[in-house]
Amino acid sequence: MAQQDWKKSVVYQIYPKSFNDTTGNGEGDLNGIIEKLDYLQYLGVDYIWLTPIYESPMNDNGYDISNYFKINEQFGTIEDFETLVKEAHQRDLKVMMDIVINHTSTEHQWFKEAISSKDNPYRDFYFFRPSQDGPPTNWESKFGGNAWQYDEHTEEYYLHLFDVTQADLNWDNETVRKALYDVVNHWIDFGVDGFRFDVINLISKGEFKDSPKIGKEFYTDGPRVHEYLHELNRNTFGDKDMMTVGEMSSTTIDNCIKYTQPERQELSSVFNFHHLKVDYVDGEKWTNAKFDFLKLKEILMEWQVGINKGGGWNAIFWCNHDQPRVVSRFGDDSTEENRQASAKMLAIALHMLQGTPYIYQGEEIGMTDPHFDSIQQYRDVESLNAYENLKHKGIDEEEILTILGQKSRDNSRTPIQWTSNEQAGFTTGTPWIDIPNNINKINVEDAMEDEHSILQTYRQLIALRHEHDIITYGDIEPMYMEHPQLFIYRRNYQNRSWLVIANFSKEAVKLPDEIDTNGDIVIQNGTVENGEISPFGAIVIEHS
Ligand code: TEU
Repeated sequence: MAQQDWKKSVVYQIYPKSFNDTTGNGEGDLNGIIEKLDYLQYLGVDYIWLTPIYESPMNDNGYDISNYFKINEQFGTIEDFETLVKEAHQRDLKVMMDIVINHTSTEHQWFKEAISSKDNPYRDFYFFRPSQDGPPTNWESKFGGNAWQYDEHTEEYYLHLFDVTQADLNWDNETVRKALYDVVNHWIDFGVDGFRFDVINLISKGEFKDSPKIGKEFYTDGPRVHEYLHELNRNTFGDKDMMTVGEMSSTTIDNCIKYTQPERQELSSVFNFHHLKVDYVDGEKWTNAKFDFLKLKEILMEWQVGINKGGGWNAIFWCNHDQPRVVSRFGDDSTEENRQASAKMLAIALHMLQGTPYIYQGEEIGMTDPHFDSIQQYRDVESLNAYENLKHKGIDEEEILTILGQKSRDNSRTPIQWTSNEQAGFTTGTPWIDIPNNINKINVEDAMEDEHSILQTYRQLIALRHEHDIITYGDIEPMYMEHPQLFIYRRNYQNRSWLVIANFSKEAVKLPDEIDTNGDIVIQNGTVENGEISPFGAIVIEHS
């Protein structure tokens, strides 16, 4: 593949803590990633994205950075990271870093200075506000509770949209922006090839006022966000051969077009999460509900068509370290047959869409949620807070565990299942979080040997994308949007047309009469016979 053509790339997301442990301390490390680069080359991806590896107290697993220039000792040394980048490049793999510049850890030197006195020059790096007989506004933290924390020493509140140890940075202060550009430039000089910018559409805070939406309308896609992103682009990666992706919290199509239209010089692509809220009740994550299939299709297609028309670019994904495993969520992991079929179907349905696909570690072998049954098994700060909040609301323990089992971020954070050996070949010690008890059936070693494995479907999809421009550049045409089980769309490019059919149900489904299944099969999962597609079947057919 011509590497300049970043739009044809596939990215593999690595959550280092759960990837591969070479020291036996139960947590993954950089040397563990180096050991597995051959595997990633075998998979065929173009980029690897590492979630934060910087110095951090790890209250939010690295999204709370205390020093942007240092590597977290738990993961290794700067020399290890240098080796990783070099070894990756030797295998034609590019490396993307995760940059968290909406907030820092309260352990960061800037914050320590800021709370030392009201006159300290670093005070204005953050948002401090006096009490209004309590918190300055009713804004809520995304991890629960009010978003303002009182600092006893200087007797004011500081803003934290996430954990209380993640203080929001004040981007309106030019000195802050410059300091952050230095961070990005430092890693460009180091030799990385791209960046994922964490919650980057929250950096411009508007007014600080109470609001029924608990603040969201003031800081989501805030008033100066496009100006700041353009400035970031111009001062750092803009003229370099780099791929960037912005993680956007509750954004809009119009804003995402602006973030990614090349002429605006902001970012290459965006993650949005609207399609992953189709199992929320009234917008509330901590609820127990089946997903709404029609809504899922509607949102995916609205974004596909909208972004394509506007000349922007999507990142496409089912999974990441904040989301449950897709096979347990939109597929079916209750039997081995259904797990295999639904994981492949979901892969095909997603990888035929327009945008840059992301594969989250373990997704390529169909890893499932761990189905934890005790609160002791959970580790994530957000889940632990949610547990307390739900208890406080009087919800009973069993129901809370069902909800966590469905929504917790820990669902995707269990270690990669490399082998069927003890601790899944992830560590020789005790893993920091329990490993699901399905390693006998689900592991990389077996998947590499089985020519019909989910892993082979992913390899095939990646290869297809590199080979056929229609996947990258073709227009998208939604079809049968009201169909209750089938996700059907067409891709059109030059004189080619591909029809994609994916059956999201565990029953065989009759295809609509007008569907023409004659043509060359590009990829197939299950069967299409007598006008019926098999349970969780998927097929892509070329019509010329
Ligand atoms: O996540 C931002 C975000 O808004 C979510 O996906 C978040 O996990 C979800 O709203 C919780 O319900 C990013 C990171 O991906 C996440 O791991 C961090 O915790 C968060 O930012 C703060 O840095």
